[in-house]
Amino acid sequence: MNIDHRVIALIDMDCFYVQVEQRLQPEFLGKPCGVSQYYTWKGGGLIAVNYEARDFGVKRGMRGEQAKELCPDFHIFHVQEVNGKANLNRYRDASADVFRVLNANFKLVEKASIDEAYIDLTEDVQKLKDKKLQLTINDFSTTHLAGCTTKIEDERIEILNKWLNDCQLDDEKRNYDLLLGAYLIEQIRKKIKDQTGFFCSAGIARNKILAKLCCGFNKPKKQTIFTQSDIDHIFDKTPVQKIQGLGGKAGERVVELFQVEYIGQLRKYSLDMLQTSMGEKDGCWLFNLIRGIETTPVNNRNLYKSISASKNFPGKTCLDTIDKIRTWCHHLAEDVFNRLEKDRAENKRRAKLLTVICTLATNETITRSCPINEYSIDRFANDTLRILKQYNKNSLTSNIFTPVIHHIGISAGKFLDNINTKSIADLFSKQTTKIETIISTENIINCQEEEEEEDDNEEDNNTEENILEKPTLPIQGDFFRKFQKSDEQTKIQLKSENKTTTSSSSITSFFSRYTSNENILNCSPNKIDDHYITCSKCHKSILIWNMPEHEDFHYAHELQIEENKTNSIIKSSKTIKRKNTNQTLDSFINKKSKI
Ligand code: TTP
Repeated sequence: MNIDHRVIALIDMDCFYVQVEQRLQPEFLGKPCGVSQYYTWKGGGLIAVNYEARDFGVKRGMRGEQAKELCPDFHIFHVQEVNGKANLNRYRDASADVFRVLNANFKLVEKASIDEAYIDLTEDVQKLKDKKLQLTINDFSTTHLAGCTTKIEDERIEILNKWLNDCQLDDEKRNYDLLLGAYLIEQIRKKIKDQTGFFCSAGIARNKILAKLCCGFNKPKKQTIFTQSDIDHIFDKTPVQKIQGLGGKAGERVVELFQVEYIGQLRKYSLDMLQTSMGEKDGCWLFNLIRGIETTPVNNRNLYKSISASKNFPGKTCLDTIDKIRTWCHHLAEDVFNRLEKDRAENKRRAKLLTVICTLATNETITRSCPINEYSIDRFANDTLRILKQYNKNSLTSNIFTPVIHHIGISAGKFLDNINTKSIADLFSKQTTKIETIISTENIINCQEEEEEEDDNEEDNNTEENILEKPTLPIQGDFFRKFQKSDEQTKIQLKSENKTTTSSSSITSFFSRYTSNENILNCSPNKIDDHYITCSKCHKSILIWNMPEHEDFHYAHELQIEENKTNSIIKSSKTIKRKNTNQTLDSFINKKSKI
Protein backbone atom coordinates (compact mmCIF):
# COMPACT_ATOMS: atom_id res chain seq x y z
CA MET A 1 0.00 0.00 0.00
CA ASN A 2 1.28 3.43 -0.86
CA ILE A 3 1.28 5.28 2.41
CA ASP A 4 0.77 8.70 0.79
CA HIS A 5 -2.57 7.58 -0.48
CA ARG A 6 -4.03 6.53 2.78
CA VAL A 7 -7.33 8.02 3.85
CA ILE A 8 -7.44 8.45 7.61
CA ALA A 9 -10.27 9.83 9.70
CA LEU A 10 -10.40 10.92 13.29
CA ILE A 11 -13.81 10.85 14.91
CA ASP A 12 -14.12 12.87 18.10
CA MET A 13 -17.33 13.02 20.10
CA ASP A 14 -18.54 16.54 20.89
CA CYS A 15 -18.49 17.53 24.60
CA PHE A 16 -18.76 13.85 25.29
CA TYR A 17 -19.56 13.61 28.99
CA VAL A 18 -22.22 16.29 28.64
CA GLN A 19 -23.88 14.37 25.82
CA VAL A 20 -23.81 11.21 27.91
CA GLU A 21 -25.61 13.01 30.72
CA GLN A 22 -28.08 14.64 28.35
CA ARG A 23 -28.93 11.26 26.87
CA LEU A 24 -30.03 10.24 30.35
CA GLN A 25 -31.85 13.52 30.97
CA PRO A 26 -33.05 14.74 27.56
CA GLU A 27 -34.85 17.67 29.11
CA PHE A 28 -31.44 19.39 29.16
CA LEU A 29 -30.83 18.99 25.44
CA GLY A 30 -30.04 22.35 23.84
CA LYS A 31 -29.38 24.00 27.20
CA PRO A 32 -26.00 25.19 28.48
CA CYS A 33 -24.58 22.38 30.58
CA GLY A 34 -21.37 21.01 31.97
CA VAL A 35 -20.12 18.05 33.94
CA SER A 36 -18.27 18.53 37.18
CA GLN A 37 -16.37 16.15 39.32
CA TYR A 38 -16.39 16.13 43.12
CA TYR A 39 -19.12 18.64 43.90
CA THR A 40 -17.73 20.02 47.07
CA TRP A 41 -16.04 23.32 46.46
CA LYS A 42 -17.41 26.25 44.47
CA GLY A 43 -19.60 24.01 42.40
CA GLY A 44 -16.93 21.48 41.51
CA GLY A 45 -14.41 21.59 38.69
CA LEU A 46 -15.84 21.35 35.18
CA ILE A 47 -14.37 18.56 33.13
CA ALA A 48 -16.75 18.95 30.18
CA VAL A 49 -18.71 21.92 28.87
CA ASN A 50 -21.18 21.89 26.00
CA TYR A 51 -21.14 24.31 23.11
CA GLU A 52 -24.19 26.24 24.25
CA ALA A 53 -22.32 27.06 27.47
CA ARG A 54 -19.08 27.80 25.64
CA ASP A 55 -20.94 30.60 23.86
CA PHE A 56 -21.20 32.29 27.28
CA GLY A 57 -17.48 31.95 27.88
CA VAL A 58 -17.76 28.90 30.13
CA LYS A 59 -14.67 26.72 29.85
CA ARG A 60 -13.43 23.39 31.08
CA GLY A 61 -11.48 23.79 34.29
CA MET A 62 -13.73 26.54 35.64
CA ARG A 63 -15.63 26.08 38.86
CA GLY A 64 -19.35 25.46 38.57
CA GLU A 65 -20.03 28.72 40.46
CA GLN A 66 -17.94 30.73 38.04
CA ALA A 67 -19.81 29.15 35.13
CA LYS A 68 -23.11 30.18 36.69
CA GLU A 69 -21.89 33.75 36.98
CA LEU A 70 -21.22 33.78 33.26
CA CYS A 71 -24.35 31.87 32.39
CA PRO A 72 -27.10 31.84 35.02
CA ASP A 73 -28.99 29.02 33.24
CA PHE A 74 -25.95 26.80 33.27
CA HIS A 75 -26.81 23.30 34.44
CA ILE A 76 -24.23 21.15 36.16
CA PHE A 77 -24.26 17.38 35.96
CA HIS A 78 -22.10 15.59 38.49
CA VAL A 79 -19.92 12.60 37.89
CA GLN A 80 -21.35 9.75 39.87
CA GLU A 81 -19.45 8.84 42.98
CA VAL A 82 -19.26 5.38 44.39
CA ASN A 83 -17.63 5.00 47.79
CA GLY A 84 -16.52 8.61 47.58
CA LYS A 85 -14.78 8.06 44.29
CA ALA A 86 -15.60 9.16 40.74
CA ASN A 87 -17.27 6.42 38.80
CA LEU A 88 -16.86 6.74 35.06
CA ASN A 89 -18.76 3.63 34.06
CA ARG A 90 -21.54 5.51 32.37
CA TYR A 91 -19.06 7.26 30.07
CA ARG A 92 -17.22 4.04 29.40
CA ASP A 93 -20.47 2.32 28.50
CA ALA A 94 -21.44 5.20 26.22
CA SER A 95 -18.03 4.99 24.59
CA ALA A 96 -18.56 1.27 24.03
CA ASP A 97 -21.85 2.11 22.27
CA VAL A 98 -20.00 4.36 19.86
CA PHE A 99 -17.23 1.84 19.24
CA ARG A 100 -19.77 -0.87 18.53
CA VAL A 101 -21.08 1.23 15.65
CA LEU A 102 -17.59 1.96 14.35
CA ASN A 103 -16.45 -1.64 14.59
CA ALA A 104 -19.54 -2.91 12.85
CA ASN A 105 -18.81 -0.67 9.89
CA PHE A 106 -15.03 -0.49 9.56
CA LYS A 107 -12.22 -3.00 9.74
CA LEU A 108 -9.45 -0.75 10.95
CA VAL A 109 -10.49 1.25 14.00
CA GLU A 110 -8.13 2.48 16.69
CA LYS A 111 -9.43 3.69 19.99
CA ALA A 112 -7.47 6.83 20.74
CA SER A 113 -9.28 7.81 23.92
CA ILE A 114 -12.65 7.37 25.56
CA ASP A 115 -14.25 9.50 22.86
CA GLU A 116 -11.85 9.45 19.92
CA ALA A 117 -11.15 6.91 17.21
CA TYR A 118 -8.89 6.79 14.21
CA ILE A 119 -10.19 4.90 11.21
CA ASP A 120 -8.10 3.84 8.25
CA LEU A 121 -10.53 4.19 5.37
CA THR A 122 -8.10 3.39 2.58
CA GLU A 123 -9.56 0.01 1.70
CA ASP A 124 -13.15 1.12 2.15
CA VAL A 125 -12.50 3.98 -0.22
CA GLN A 126 -11.01 1.65 -2.82
CA LYS A 127 -14.12 -0.51 -2.68
CA LEU A 128 -16.31 2.53 -2.99
CA LYS A 129 -14.42 3.68 -6.07
CA ASP A 130 -15.64 0.59 -7.92
CA LYS A 131 -19.21 1.72 -7.34
CA LYS A 132 -18.58 4.86 -9.39
CA LEU A 133 -20.89 6.97 -7.26
CA GLN A 134 -21.97 10.34 -8.55
CA LEU A 135 -21.73 12.40 -5.41
CA THR A 136 -23.45 15.73 -4.98
CA ILE A 137 -23.19 18.52 -2.46
CA ASN A 138 -26.19 17.04 -0.65
CA ASP A 139 -24.00 14.12 0.40
CA PHE A 140 -21.76 16.52 2.30
CA SER A 141 -24.08 18.56 4.44
CA THR A 142 -21.60 18.94 7.32
CA THR A 143 -18.33 18.83 5.38
CA HIS A 144 -15.84 21.69 5.31
CA LEU A 145 -12.52 22.13 3.58
CA ALA A 146 -9.66 22.91 5.93
CA GLY A 147 -8.51 25.75 3.72
CA CYS A 148 -11.90 27.44 3.66
CA THR A 149 -12.67 29.34 6.83
CA THR A 150 -15.95 30.96 5.91
CA LYS A 151 -18.75 30.78 8.44
CA ILE A 152 -21.35 31.60 5.80
CA GLU A 153 -23.20 28.47 4.75
CA ASP A 154 -23.79 29.60 1.15
CA GLU A 155 -20.10 30.22 0.71
CA ARG A 156 -19.22 26.85 2.19
CA ILE A 157 -21.58 25.19 -0.25
CA GLU A 158 -20.24 27.09 -3.21
CA ILE A 159 -16.59 26.38 -2.45
CA LEU A 160 -17.17 22.76 -1.54
CA ASN A 161 -19.30 22.21 -4.61
CA LYS A 162 -16.56 23.48 -6.87
CA TRP A 163 -13.99 21.28 -5.12
CA LEU A 164 -16.30 18.29 -5.33
CA ASN A 165 -16.71 18.69 -9.07
CA ASP A 166 -12.98 19.22 -9.55
CA CYS A 167 -12.28 16.04 -7.59
CA GLN A 168 -14.60 13.99 -9.74
CA LEU A 169 -13.41 15.47 -13.01
CA ASP A 170 -9.69 15.47 -12.24
CA ASP A 171 -8.10 12.76 -14.42
CA GLU A 172 -5.54 11.96 -11.76
CA LYS A 173 -8.28 11.88 -9.14
CA ARG A 174 -5.82 13.30 -6.57
CA ASN A 175 -8.37 14.25 -3.95
CA TYR A 176 -11.10 11.89 -5.02
CA ASP A 177 -10.31 9.35 -2.33
CA LEU A 178 -10.44 12.04 0.37
CA LEU A 179 -13.83 12.98 -0.97
CA LEU A 180 -14.99 9.37 -0.75
CA GLY A 181 -13.54 9.17 2.75
CA ALA A 182 -15.54 12.24 3.71
CA TYR A 183 -18.63 10.64 2.22
CA LEU A 184 -18.13 7.53 4.38
CA ILE A 185 -17.61 9.65 7.46
CA GLU A 186 -20.76 11.67 6.79
CA GLN A 187 -22.59 8.32 6.73
CA ILE A 188 -21.02 6.89 9.85
CA ARG A 189 -21.58 10.06 11.84
CA LYS A 190 -25.25 9.83 10.97
CA LYS A 191 -25.27 6.20 12.05
CA ILE A 192 -23.59 7.07 15.34
CA LYS A 193 -26.24 9.72 15.93
CA ASP A 194 -29.08 7.35 15.03
CA GLN A 195 -27.79 4.43 17.06
CA THR A 196 -26.35 6.18 20.11
CA GLY A 197 -27.90 9.63 20.10
CA PHE A 198 -24.47 11.29 20.11
CA PHE A 199 -23.10 13.98 17.83
CA CYS A 200 -19.49 13.93 16.79
CA SER A 201 -17.02 15.76 14.60
CA ALA A 202 -14.35 14.37 12.31
CA GLY A 203 -11.23 15.12 10.37
CA ILE A 204 -10.34 13.40 7.11
CA ALA A 205 -6.79 13.51 5.80
CA ARG A 206 -3.80 11.49 4.59
CA ASN A 207 -2.49 10.75 8.03
CA LYS A 208 -3.39 10.74 11.69
CA ILE A 209 -1.77 14.04 12.61
CA LEU A 210 -3.57 16.01 9.92
CA ALA A 211 -6.85 14.23 10.64
CA LYS A 212 -6.53 15.12 14.31
CA LEU A 213 -5.60 18.71 13.58
CA CYS A 214 -8.44 19.45 11.19
CA CYS A 215 -11.04 17.61 13.27
CA GLY A 216 -10.96 20.60 15.60
CA PHE A 217 -11.41 23.17 12.85
CA ASN A 218 -15.18 22.97 12.66
CA LYS A 219 -16.48 21.48 15.85
CA PRO A 220 -19.20 20.59 16.80
CA LYS A 221 -21.31 18.38 14.52
CA LYS A 222 -19.10 18.94 11.49
CA GLN A 223 -16.25 17.35 9.61
CA THR A 224 -13.25 18.79 7.83
CA ILE A 225 -11.14 17.55 4.93
CA PHE A 226 -7.43 18.38 4.92
CA THR A 227 -5.92 18.14 1.46
CA GLN A 228 -2.20 18.15 0.74
CA SER A 229 -2.51 21.51 -0.98
CA ASP A 230 -3.79 23.03 2.29
CA ILE A 231 -0.65 22.15 4.17
CA ASP A 232 1.59 25.14 3.57
CA HIS A 233 -0.89 27.92 4.17
CA ILE A 234 -2.47 26.22 7.17
CA PHE A 235 0.85 25.32 8.72
CA ASP A 236 1.97 28.91 8.28
CA LYS A 237 -0.75 29.89 10.75
CA THR A 238 -0.67 26.86 13.02
CA PRO A 239 1.20 27.33 16.29
CA VAL A 240 3.79 24.59 16.74
CA GLN A 241 2.10 23.31 19.86
CA LYS A 242 -1.20 22.71 18.12
CA ILE A 243 0.37 19.80 16.30
CA GLN A 244 -0.13 16.55 18.05
CA GLY A 245 3.28 15.40 19.07
CA LEU A 246 4.55 18.93 19.53
CA GLY A 247 2.37 20.15 22.36
CA GLY A 248 3.58 20.82 25.89
CA LYS A 249 7.27 20.64 26.56
CA ALA A 250 8.10 19.09 23.22
CA GLY A 251 6.64 22.02 21.34
CA GLU A 252 8.23 24.50 23.72
CA ARG A 253 11.59 22.98 22.92
CA VAL A 254 11.03 23.27 19.21
CA VAL A 255 9.82 26.86 19.49
CA GLU A 256 12.74 27.84 21.66
CA LEU A 257 15.37 26.02 19.67
CA PHE A 258 14.31 27.14 16.21
CA GLN A 259 12.91 30.49 17.30
CA VAL A 260 9.64 29.88 15.50
CA GLU A 261 6.01 30.31 16.41
CA TYR A 262 4.25 28.48 13.62
CA ILE A 263 4.95 24.98 12.39
CA GLY A 264 5.27 26.22 8.79
CA GLN A 265 8.25 28.37 9.75
CA LEU A 266 10.25 25.19 10.17
CA ARG A 267 10.08 24.60 6.43
CA LYS A 268 13.15 26.72 5.95
CA TYR A 269 15.30 24.25 7.85
CA SER A 270 16.99 21.54 5.87
CA LEU A 271 16.80 17.93 6.84
CA ASP A 272 20.41 18.06 7.91
CA MET A 273 19.77 21.03 10.16
CA LEU A 274 16.78 19.41 11.79
CA GLN A 275 18.64 16.17 12.27
CA THR A 276 21.69 17.89 13.65
CA SER A 277 19.56 19.55 16.28
CA MET A 278 17.05 16.86 17.01
CA GLY A 279 18.69 13.62 16.14
CA GLU A 280 18.25 11.54 13.03
CA LYS A 281 14.83 10.13 13.78
CA ASP A 282 13.14 13.19 15.23
CA GLY A 283 14.65 15.53 12.70
CA CYS A 284 13.42 13.32 9.92
CA TRP A 285 10.00 13.01 11.47
CA LEU A 286 9.67 16.77 11.70
CA PHE A 287 11.02 17.31 8.21
CA ASN A 288 8.38 14.97 6.82
CA LEU A 289 5.63 16.28 9.04
CA ILE A 290 5.93 19.87 7.97
CA ARG A 291 5.44 18.63 4.43
CA GLY A 292 2.32 16.77 5.45
CA ILE A 293 3.90 13.34 5.59
CA GLU A 294 3.45 11.17 8.63
CA THR A 295 3.31 7.43 8.40
CA THR A 296 2.10 6.20 11.76
CA PRO A 297 -0.38 3.44 11.04
CA VAL A 298 -3.84 3.11 12.47
CA ASN A 299 -3.58 0.18 14.83
CA ASN A 300 -6.55 -2.02 15.11
CA ARG A 301 -6.93 -1.63 18.80
CA ASN A 302 -10.07 -1.42 20.78
CA LEU A 303 -9.21 -2.98 24.05
CA TYR A 304 -7.75 -1.38 27.08
CA LYS A 305 -4.29 -2.51 28.13
CA SER A 306 -5.06 -2.27 31.80
CA ILE A 307 -8.01 -1.72 34.05
CA SER A 308 -7.24 0.51 36.97
CA ALA A 309 -8.73 2.33 39.90
CA SER A 310 -6.98 4.92 41.99
CA LYS A 311 -7.67 7.57 44.54
CA ASN A 312 -5.82 10.55 45.99
CA PHE A 313 -5.94 11.31 49.69
CA PRO A 314 -4.53 14.81 49.92
CA GLY A 315 -3.80 16.70 53.11
CA LYS A 316 -5.99 15.73 56.01
CA THR A 317 -7.83 13.11 54.00
CA CYS A 318 -4.68 10.95 54.07
CA LEU A 319 -4.97 7.34 55.14
CA ASP A 320 -3.36 6.93 58.54
CA THR A 321 -4.92 3.75 59.90
CA ILE A 322 -4.99 0.16 58.75
CA ASP A 323 -8.78 0.23 58.91
CA LYS A 324 -9.02 3.14 56.51
CA ILE A 325 -6.52 1.54 54.17
CA ARG A 326 -8.38 -1.76 54.28
CA THR A 327 -11.63 -0.01 53.39
CA TRP A 328 -10.07 1.76 50.42
CA CYS A 329 -8.29 -1.37 49.23
CA HIS A 330 -11.69 -2.96 49.18
CA HIS A 331 -13.36 -0.10 47.28
CA LEU A 332 -10.65 0.00 44.66
CA ALA A 333 -10.57 -3.78 44.38
CA GLU A 334 -14.32 -3.84 43.89
CA ASP A 335 -14.15 -1.26 41.12
CA VAL A 336 -11.40 -3.14 39.29
CA PHE A 337 -13.08 -6.48 39.88
CA ASN A 338 -16.42 -5.37 38.41
CA ARG A 339 -14.78 -4.00 35.31
CA LEU A 340 -12.56 -7.05 34.93
CA GLU A 341 -15.56 -9.34 35.08
CA LYS A 342 -17.32 -7.33 32.42
CA ASP A 343 -14.19 -7.27 30.32
CA ARG A 344 -13.79 -11.04 30.67
CA ALA A 345 -17.32 -11.65 29.47
CA GLU A 346 -17.09 -9.20 26.59
CA ASN A 347 -13.55 -9.72 25.43
CA LYS A 348 -12.74 -13.29 26.42
CA ARG A 349 -9.52 -12.41 28.14
CA ARG A 350 -8.19 -12.25 31.64
CA ALA A 351 -5.63 -10.11 33.41
CA LYS A 352 -2.55 -11.82 34.78
CA LEU A 353 -0.83 -9.09 36.76
CA LEU A 354 -2.01 -6.87 39.57
CA THR A 355 0.05 -3.74 40.18
CA VAL A 356 -0.31 -1.66 43.29
CA ILE A 357 0.92 1.90 43.33
CA CYS A 358 1.01 3.99 46.45
CA THR A 359 2.36 7.38 47.43
CA LEU A 360 3.46 7.84 51.02
CA ALA A 361 3.88 11.02 53.04
CA THR A 362 7.62 10.50 52.67
CA ASN A 363 7.16 11.35 48.99
CA GLU A 364 7.99 7.82 47.99
CA THR A 365 5.91 6.21 45.34
CA ILE A 366 5.93 2.48 45.65
CA THR A 367 4.94 0.13 42.91
CA ARG A 368 4.68 -3.59 43.41
CA SER A 369 3.07 -6.31 41.40
CA CYS A 370 1.82 -9.79 41.96
CA PRO A 371 0.15 -12.37 39.76
CA ILE A 372 -3.61 -12.53 39.58
CA ASN A 373 -4.61 -16.06 40.40
CA GLU A 374 -8.31 -15.47 40.53
CA TYR A 375 -10.76 -12.65 40.03
CA SER A 376 -11.89 -11.91 43.53
CA ILE A 377 -12.55 -8.65 45.36
CA ASP A 378 -11.18 -10.05 48.59
CA ARG A 379 -8.12 -11.40 46.91
CA PHE A 380 -7.33 -8.13 45.17
CA ALA A 381 -7.99 -6.17 48.36
CA ASN A 382 -5.90 -8.52 50.50
CA ASP A 383 -3.00 -8.56 48.08
CA THR A 384 -3.05 -4.78 47.98
CA LEU A 385 -3.22 -4.47 51.74
CA ARG A 386 -0.46 -7.05 52.18
CA ILE A 387 1.80 -5.05 49.89
CA LEU A 388 1.01 -1.76 51.60
CA LYS A 389 1.52 -3.15 55.08
CA GLN A 390 5.14 -3.81 54.27
CA TYR A 391 5.70 -0.08 54.35
CA ASN A 392 4.13 0.44 57.74
CA LYS A 393 6.72 1.49 60.24
CA ASN A 394 4.39 0.90 63.19
CA SER A 395 4.09 -2.29 65.14
CA LEU A 396 1.93 -5.00 63.59
CA THR A 397 -0.48 -4.81 66.49
CA SER A 398 -1.19 -1.11 66.04
CA ASN A 399 -3.95 0.23 63.85
CA ILE A 400 -1.85 3.32 63.07
CA PHE A 401 -0.11 3.39 59.71
CA THR A 402 3.05 5.46 59.33
CA PRO A 403 3.97 7.12 57.03
CA VAL A 404 0.47 8.09 55.98
CA ILE A 405 -0.73 7.30 52.48
CA HIS A 406 -1.68 9.98 49.93
CA HIS A 407 -2.48 7.85 46.93
CA ILE A 408 -3.42 4.26 46.20
CA GLY A 409 -3.93 2.82 42.75
CA ILE A 410 -4.44 -0.73 41.64
CA SER A 411 -4.19 -1.84 38.09
CA ALA A 412 -4.86 -5.19 36.44
CA GLY A 413 -3.01 -5.80 33.22
CA LYS A 414 -1.04 -8.27 31.11
CA PHE A 415 -4.12 -9.76 29.55
CA LEU A 416 -4.21 -13.28 28.25
CA ASP A 417 -6.36 -13.30 25.12
CA ASN A 418 -8.85 -15.73 23.66
CA ILE A 419 -9.77 -17.48 26.85
CA ASN A 420 -12.72 -19.76 26.69
CA THR A 421 -15.06 -18.82 29.51
CA LYS A 422 -15.51 -22.49 30.42
CA SER A 423 -11.84 -23.00 30.95
CA ILE A 424 -11.23 -19.96 33.10
CA ALA A 425 -11.06 -22.03 36.26
CA ASP A 426 -8.46 -24.23 34.57
CA LEU A 427 -6.46 -21.27 33.51
CA PHE A 428 -6.45 -19.85 36.97
CA SER A 429 -5.58 -23.16 38.52
CA LYS A 430 -2.64 -23.51 36.14
CA GLN A 431 -1.51 -20.10 37.20
CA THR A 432 -1.64 -20.99 40.86
CA THR A 433 0.80 -23.85 40.35
CA LYS A 434 3.38 -21.23 39.60
CA ILE A 435 5.33 -20.05 42.58
CA GLU A 436 3.67 -16.88 43.65
CA THR A 437 5.94 -14.01 43.02
CA ILE A 438 5.95 -10.64 44.57
CA ILE A 439 8.19 -8.34 42.73
CA SER A 440 8.93 -4.89 43.88
CA THR A 441 10.29 -1.65 42.73
CA GLU A 442 10.43 1.47 44.73
CA ASN A 443 10.30 4.63 42.78
CA ILE A 444 11.22 7.66 44.68
CA ILE A 445 9.60 10.80 43.41
CA ASN A 446 10.55 14.13 44.87
CA CYS A 447 7.02 15.36 45.19
CA GLN A 448 6.20 18.73 46.57
CA GLU A 449 3.65 18.53 49.26
CA GLU A 450 0.31 19.52 47.85
CA GLU A 451 -1.26 22.50 49.44
CA GLU A 452 -4.20 21.37 51.35
CA GLU A 453 -7.35 22.66 49.75
CA GLU A 454 -10.88 21.52 49.52
CA ASP A 455 -11.72 18.43 47.55
CA ASP A 456 -10.51 19.92 44.34
CA ASN A 457 -7.23 18.20 44.93
CA GLU A 458 -9.00 15.05 43.97
CA GLU A 459 -9.91 16.26 40.55
CA ASP A 460 -8.79 14.46 37.51
CA ASN A 461 -7.88 11.51 39.54
CA ASN A 462 -10.08 9.53 37.28
CA THR A 463 -9.71 5.85 36.99
CA GLU A 464 -10.06 5.83 33.29
CA GLU A 465 -8.85 2.65 31.70
CA ASN A 466 -5.83 3.40 29.78
CA ILE A 467 -5.00 2.61 26.25
CA LEU A 468 -1.43 2.29 27.08
CA GLU A 469 -0.07 1.81 23.63
CA LYS A 470 -2.68 3.99 22.13
CA PRO A 471 -2.34 6.39 19.21
CA THR A 472 1.03 4.84 18.79
CA LEU A 473 3.49 7.06 17.24
CA PRO A 474 6.61 4.95 17.31
CA ILE A 475 8.99 5.74 20.10
CA GLN A 476 11.27 8.39 18.79
CA GLY A 477 14.90 9.26 19.16
CA ASP A 478 16.40 11.11 22.03
CA PHE A 479 15.54 14.65 21.00
CA PHE A 480 14.29 15.74 24.39
CA ARG A 481 16.98 14.06 26.39
CA LYS A 482 19.47 15.72 24.10
CA PHE A 483 17.79 19.07 24.51
CA GLN A 484 17.78 18.78 28.23
CA LYS A 485 21.49 18.21 28.16
CA SER A 486 22.67 20.68 25.60
CA ASP A 487 20.01 23.20 24.86
CA GLU A 488 22.28 26.17 24.72
CA GLN A 489 24.88 24.42 22.66
CA THR A 490 22.33 23.29 20.09
CA LYS A 491 20.69 26.69 19.96
CA ILE A 492 23.94 28.41 19.15
CA GLN A 493 24.69 25.88 16.48
CA LEU A 494 21.32 26.41 14.88
CA LYS A 495 21.53 30.14 14.91
CA SER A 496 24.66 30.01 12.87
CA GLU A 497 23.16 27.43 10.52
CA ASN A 498 20.10 29.57 10.14
CA LYS A 499 22.11 32.14 8.25
CA THR A 500 22.62 29.67 5.45
CA THR A 501 19.09 28.47 5.13
CA THR A 502 18.64 25.78 2.54
CA SER A 503 17.14 27.01 -0.68
CA SER A 504 13.70 25.82 -1.60
CA SER A 505 15.03 23.83 -4.50
CA SER A 506 17.28 21.85 -2.27
CA ILE A 507 14.39 21.29 0.10
CA THR A 508 12.41 20.00 -2.80
CA SER A 509 15.12 17.63 -3.74
CA PHE A 510 15.40 16.47 -0.17
CA PHE A 511 11.69 16.19 -0.06
CA SER A 512 11.48 14.13 -3.20
CA ARG A 513 14.00 11.75 -1.73
CA TYR A 514 11.77 11.37 1.26
CA THR A 515 8.47 10.98 -0.39
CA SER A 516 8.94 7.41 -1.42
CA ASN A 517 7.77 5.08 1.28
CA GLU A 518 11.09 3.42 1.85
CA ASN A 519 12.66 6.72 2.63
CA ILE A 520 10.08 8.15 4.96
CA LEU A 521 11.57 7.12 8.21
CA ASN A 522 9.11 6.01 10.74
CA CYS A 523 10.11 8.47 13.34
CA SER A 524 7.82 10.46 15.55
CA PRO A 525 8.12 12.73 18.49
CA ASN A 526 5.98 12.76 21.51
CA LYS A 527 2.31 12.92 21.08
CA ILE A 528 1.26 15.92 23.04
CA ASP A 529 -1.85 17.90 22.83
CA ASP A 530 -3.46 20.36 25.16
CA HIS A 531 -4.31 17.52 27.47
CA TYR A 532 -1.23 15.45 26.98
CA ILE A 533 1.94 15.20 28.96
CA THR A 534 5.08 13.32 28.08
CA CYS A 535 5.84 10.06 29.74
CA SER A 536 9.43 10.22 30.92
CA LYS A 537 9.88 6.52 30.23
CA CYS A 538 8.59 6.02 26.72
CA HIS A 539 8.32 9.63 25.61
CA LYS A 540 4.85 9.05 24.30
CA SER A 541 2.40 11.67 25.22
CA ILE A 542 -0.42 10.53 27.38
CA LEU A 543 -3.70 12.09 28.30
CA ILE A 544 -3.16 13.77 31.61
CA TRP A 545 -5.85 11.88 33.40
CA ASN A 546 -4.56 8.58 32.06
CA MET A 547 -1.05 9.14 33.35
CA PRO A 548 -1.28 7.25 36.64
CA GLU A 549 -2.41 4.13 34.83
CA HIS A 550 0.16 4.65 32.13
CA GLU A 551 2.88 4.71 34.73
CA ASP A 552 1.43 1.61 36.27
CA PHE A 553 1.82 -0.08 32.95
CA HIS A 554 5.51 0.70 32.75
CA TYR A 555 6.13 -0.55 36.20
CA ALA A 556 4.16 -3.68 35.58
CA HIS A 557 5.85 -4.18 32.26
CA GLU A 558 9.32 -3.71 33.63
CA LEU A 559 8.57 -6.02 36.45
CA GLN A 560 7.28 -8.66 34.13
CA ILE A 561 10.41 -8.47 32.01
CA GLU A 562 12.48 -8.83 35.13
CA GLU A 563 10.41 -11.75 36.21
CA ASN A 564 10.80 -13.51 32.90
CA LYS A 565 14.52 -12.90 32.88
CA THR A 566 15.48 -14.35 36.15
CA ASN A 567 12.45 -16.31 37.13
CA SER A 568 13.31 -15.45 40.68
CA ILE A 569 10.92 -15.43 43.59
CA ILE A 570 11.66 -12.07 45.02
CA LYS A 571 13.34 -9.31 43.17
CA SER A 572 15.47 -6.80 44.87
CA SER A 573 14.29 -3.27 45.01
CA LYS A 574 15.12 -0.96 42.28
CA THR A 575 15.26 2.76 42.81
CA ILE A 576 14.56 5.13 40.07
CA LYS A 577 15.05 8.75 40.69
CA ARG A 578 12.86 10.78 38.47
CA LYS A 579 14.36 13.55 36.45
CA ASN A 580 11.61 16.03 36.95
CA THR A 581 11.77 16.80 40.61
CA ASN A 582 9.91 20.07 40.55
CA GLN A 583 6.44 18.91 39.90
CA THR A 584 4.45 15.85 40.69
CA LEU A 585 1.84 14.54 38.35
CA ASP A 586 -0.81 15.43 40.86
CA SER A 587 0.37 18.97 41.21
CA PHE A 588 0.46 19.25 37.44
CA ILE A 589 -3.06 17.96 37.14
CA ASN A 590 -4.39 20.04 39.95
CA LYS A 591 -2.81 23.17 38.63
CA LYS A 592 -4.30 22.47 35.26
CA SER A 593 -7.73 21.98 36.68
CA LYS A 594 -7.57 25.40 38.28
CA ILE A 595 -6.82 27.26 35.06
P1 TTP B 1 -12.38 15.89 25.11
O1 TTP B 1 -12.59 15.12 23.84
O2 TTP B 1 -11.05 16.53 25.34
O3 TTP B 1 -13.44 17.05 25.22
P2 TTP B 1 -15.02 17.05 25.01
O4 TTP B 1 -15.49 15.82 24.30
O5 TTP B 1 -15.67 17.33 26.32
O6 TTP B 1 -15.24 18.34 24.12
P3 TTP B 1 -14.85 18.59 22.60
O7 TTP B 1 -16.15 18.69 21.87
O8 TTP B 1 -14.10 19.87 22.63
O9 TTP B 1 -14.01 17.43 22.13
O10 TTP B 1 -12.63 14.93 26.34
C1 TTP B 1 -13.60 13.88 26.29
C2 TTP B 1 -14.18 13.70 27.67
O11 TTP B 1 -13.15 13.33 28.56
C3 TTP B 1 -14.78 14.97 28.22
O12 TTP B 1 -16.15 15.11 27.83
C4 TTP B 1 -14.60 14.81 29.69
C5 TTP B 1 -13.41 13.89 29.85
N1 TTP B 1 -12.21 14.63 30.32
C6 TTP B 1 -11.84 14.53 31.66
O13 TTP B 1 -12.46 13.80 32.43
N2 TTP B 1 -10.77 15.24 32.10
C7 TTP B 1 -10.05 16.06 31.28
O14 TTP B 1 -9.08 16.69 31.71
C8 TTP B 1 -10.46 16.16 29.89
C9 TTP B 1 -9.69 17.03 28.94
C10 TTP B 1 -11.53 15.43 29.47
